[in-house]
Amino acid sequence: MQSRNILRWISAAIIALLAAYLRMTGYLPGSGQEAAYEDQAAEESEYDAGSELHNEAEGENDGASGNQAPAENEYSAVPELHTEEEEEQEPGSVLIREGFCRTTYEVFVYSFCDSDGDGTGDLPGLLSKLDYINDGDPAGGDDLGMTGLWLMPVFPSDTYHKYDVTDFTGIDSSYGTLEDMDALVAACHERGMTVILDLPVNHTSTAHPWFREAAEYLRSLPPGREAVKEECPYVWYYQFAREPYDGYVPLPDSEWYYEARFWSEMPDLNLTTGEVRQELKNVIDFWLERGIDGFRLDAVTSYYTDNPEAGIEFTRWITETAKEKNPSAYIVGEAWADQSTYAQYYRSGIDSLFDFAFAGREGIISRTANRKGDLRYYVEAMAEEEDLYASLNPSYVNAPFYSNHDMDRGAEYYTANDSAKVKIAEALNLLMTGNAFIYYGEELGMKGAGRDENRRAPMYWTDDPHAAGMCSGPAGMDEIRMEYGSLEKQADDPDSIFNYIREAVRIRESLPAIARGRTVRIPELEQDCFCGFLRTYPANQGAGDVLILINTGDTAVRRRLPDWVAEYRNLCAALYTGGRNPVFDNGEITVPAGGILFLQKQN
Ligand SMILES: [Ca+2]
Ligand SMILES: [Ca+2]
Ligand SMILES: [Ca+2]
Repeated sequence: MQSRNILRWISAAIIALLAAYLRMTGYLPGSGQEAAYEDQAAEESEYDAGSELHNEAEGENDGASGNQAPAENEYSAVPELHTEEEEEQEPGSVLIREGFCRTTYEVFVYSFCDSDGDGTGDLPGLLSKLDYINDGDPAGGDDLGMTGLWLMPVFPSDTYHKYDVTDFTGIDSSYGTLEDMDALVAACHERGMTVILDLPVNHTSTAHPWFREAAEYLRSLPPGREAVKEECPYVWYYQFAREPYDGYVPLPDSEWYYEARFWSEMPDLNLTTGEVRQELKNVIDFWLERGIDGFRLDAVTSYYTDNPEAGIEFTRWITETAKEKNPSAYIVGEAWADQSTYAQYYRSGIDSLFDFAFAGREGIISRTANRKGDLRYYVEAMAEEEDLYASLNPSYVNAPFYSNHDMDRGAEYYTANDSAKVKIAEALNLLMTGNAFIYYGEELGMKGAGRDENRRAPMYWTDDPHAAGMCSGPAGMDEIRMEYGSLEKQADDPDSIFNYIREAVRIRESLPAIARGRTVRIPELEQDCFCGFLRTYPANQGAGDVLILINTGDTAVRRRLPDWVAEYRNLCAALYTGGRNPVFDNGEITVPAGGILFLQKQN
């Protein structure tokens, strides 16, 4: 009796293991167990076909998804990720490869510059404006001086935002051709800029040939007949099931359902299937061979819903696949979650993760600029996250940003139309370590909130919407009333937001410790609207260390520097929103209201 039970148990275990293996290798479609998912649809409302699921009431999701944060101990088994090369690096130093971008400009090609008058931005249009982003002269010019470019998806797609791809190795015809992309990449490289492409591989479009073939095959099956992989491997590219599991939608005219977390027209790929990984490896190799410098990974927390470990494994697979092809390929991931969750993705070995804790309307940057949180917290949060990220990936490169295409624009975060706050907020972004991102138009204080379309409005080159190059913007976009002038108006105004941000970029590029160093707190210099901290740069034996003093208040602040930083008396750069009169007097320094000073040791 007992031995029969044991036999039964053993055979059940063997069957379960076999089934798990077959699912893993793609021979069985997703089971019920895999489908016990929480609905986290509409994490990004571009996936919601024009409705407004990701509205303000849901928050900007910077920390709002704390309910998905796994318990700490799930991460206790930290795998060995460090290579020998990494072990040799200066402990705790933040590294950016020599010559690698420190500032990256996020461009929505659709809304940037139109070359042929059809109202839709395109790659030749972007190329024609490249001198605006970086003119190739690092020492001068009236350009913004960005050293990297992130293009939101450029692959063929049926939607304006193109996050649902129908062909991962083409260029959407409204944007141009592969040759246009080659020309853009070549021009960027000539200017010392890198180009990364948005890679949305959590899902495809339902119009992708893979999905079409799978759907057609399943519809052709007689009732009750199981799918056979030899007849249609594409069924295993997605998550089809006969049950309406959570996160699944019905396949019309069939008895099947498929996983579609964001939108019914965005079927989730089955990223465990070997054939899917091979297809994606081909895509990665294709673009790297064409000279693309890396990828921005879309929606990494959705790779495997409610299974962060599997998501981290797949993130590692993408990162390693890209670096196998090109060891200096750069990968930055969008893990839109609370910090304790997204930080864990650094265990994948990915270069960068967007630093959501600091971004958006309720992020640390806007709260600090808005004086809802004091500067002490900004500095403390930087110092703490540097330790956290370095503990998970010693060669991590932070990816701070202030707003992006899924968020209300940064200039919307302030009740009063206060250009000083817009400026200081961008400075707080550009003062962080790593590769800092600016969303196109942010440098002009462009507005746009609510619907996603409003957040992706035409680049504000000029007030004349019919001027050459101007885009018409996404259909459904509301009329957006700009508070601050167009580029044309701001370019020659030394006090404009644009010229302030240009200067902040220039300072960031000229003082490597800002992007590459470590934050060292100076508790004596931390109060509500004033702070000082050091950015130390061990790779430079201290020669490049910078003392940064920030005054976000309405009045000048006069302070004595503590003895251990008293040598920092050489004012090498400054950003002002008002008075421009820092004063050294008797060992004390006066920082004007709204001023940021950069001080180095005197030689
Ligand atoms: Ca066009
Ligand atoms: Ca320049
Ligand atoms: Ca998924």
